[in-house]
Amino acid sequence: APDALPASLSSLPPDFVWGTATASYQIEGSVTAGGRTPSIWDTYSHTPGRVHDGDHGDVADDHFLRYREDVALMKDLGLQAYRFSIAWPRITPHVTADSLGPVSEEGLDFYSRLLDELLAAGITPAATLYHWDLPQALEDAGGWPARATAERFAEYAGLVAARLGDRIDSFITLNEPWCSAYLGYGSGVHAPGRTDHADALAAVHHLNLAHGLATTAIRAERPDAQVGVTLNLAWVRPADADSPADVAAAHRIDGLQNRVFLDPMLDGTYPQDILDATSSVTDWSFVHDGDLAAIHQPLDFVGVNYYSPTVVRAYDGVGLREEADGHGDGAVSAWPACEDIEFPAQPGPYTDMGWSIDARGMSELLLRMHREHPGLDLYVTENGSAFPDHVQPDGSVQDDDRISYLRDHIEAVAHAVREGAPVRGYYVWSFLDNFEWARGYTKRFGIVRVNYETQERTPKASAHWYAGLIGEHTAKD
Ligand code: GBH
Repeated sequence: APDALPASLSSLPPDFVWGTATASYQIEGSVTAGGRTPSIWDTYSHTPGRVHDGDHGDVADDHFLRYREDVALMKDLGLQAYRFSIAWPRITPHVTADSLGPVSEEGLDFYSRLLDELLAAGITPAATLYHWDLPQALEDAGGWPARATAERFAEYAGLVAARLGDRIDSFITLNEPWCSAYLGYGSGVHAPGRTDHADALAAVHHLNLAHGLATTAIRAERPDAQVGVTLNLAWVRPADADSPADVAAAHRIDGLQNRVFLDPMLDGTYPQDILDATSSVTDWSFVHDGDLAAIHQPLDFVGVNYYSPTVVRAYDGVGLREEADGHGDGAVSAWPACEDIEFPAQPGPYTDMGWSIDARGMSELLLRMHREHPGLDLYVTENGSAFPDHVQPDGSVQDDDRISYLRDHIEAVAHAVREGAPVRGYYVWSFLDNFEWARGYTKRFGIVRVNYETQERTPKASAHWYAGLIGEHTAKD
């Protein structure tokens, strides 16, 4: 039955943290309040043809004005932690490539009030400094392929730590730099919508650099804070484990999605096989002396986001080359130097995003991190699923498919913990239905339903289930 709690919950430590996650552009709305200037997602979503149905974040979940009600709901449900992101264009709306510009006190004040509200409710905040809403002015000056973006990001991170850090014990520098680089500058299905693989790889490096410089800047202000990064690591498998070509293809995708971030951040190196494989795309001359040392900072944790598995196959040039997310139809690939690789369709069941469901990837990724970086704390900073809501005549919302998904993935986390992985907490994506990037409002990831006409919030069956799980686990302490 989908309402059963995971049997193995007891393997999780008593101080295991249960939370939910959101991101600024996906929920806040109020895009001009307090002098906020446009981010690349404002520009992108207002460009015809980019986002499904022309949806944008102008209002979104109106969380900027309803944060008190939202935190009260978190408290009612017994949620222990909340991962949110800070919108850079609210904090320094007039940043340029050369300088951060004046600080917006009104922008800071919103997050200050949110933090106060969370702490008063007994909810532990985890703040992500960048969840994709780059100030448009920095994009106009070159965006992530430009070095100045990383330098300004570090200054912004230090500023947030100085001004809000007294109430933030846990900082996440970047959310999923893979998406920022490859979807923003490779395939162009995310803002800013550019399609140049050399730019995508320059963005990879400057995101890594931004992470390292920001970590240093945060620590200078808040030596006791926990600092980490959130990566969408891929559980990559070859379509045919006996095919050397498929195995090599899987290794290259692992390098481009996982190792190109993990290696510099945790070991201070770039993977040589990836430098070699991409040499026809870029000479990597944007990597300056000293950059790898700047990127390689001691971290308190790595946040892992996991949704679905990745299967890759060597492409023989015959037939249509399949790519994940349905971009095999002649659109630009997200992946540099991978014209000889394809992503075959995977078996169901699928979520409403069309993503294959396989909870095994969750344990595999956590155990891999444990194996390769022993002693490094881990969090699941996002896991969840989009499914259509079934609103009942009495107004309640049934989402058994989401409950099953969450139960199986939490079970997989507990399995990894039993095998020794130091996983400290788990955040459901997402607290609320929200602006699902290029898919707009049609895809609902929330455990709380949002009625976009009235802004009414209704906890779905999954929210009540999750609340019960948290209660059960806490009662064991
Ligand atoms: C996260 O991105 C984001 O952090 C969050 O803002 C977002 O709302 C949430 O997930 C849901 O999308 O085509 O089957 O191979 C996750 C982005 C999801 C991108 C998996 C690559 C490949 C799926 N990634 N996707 S598949």
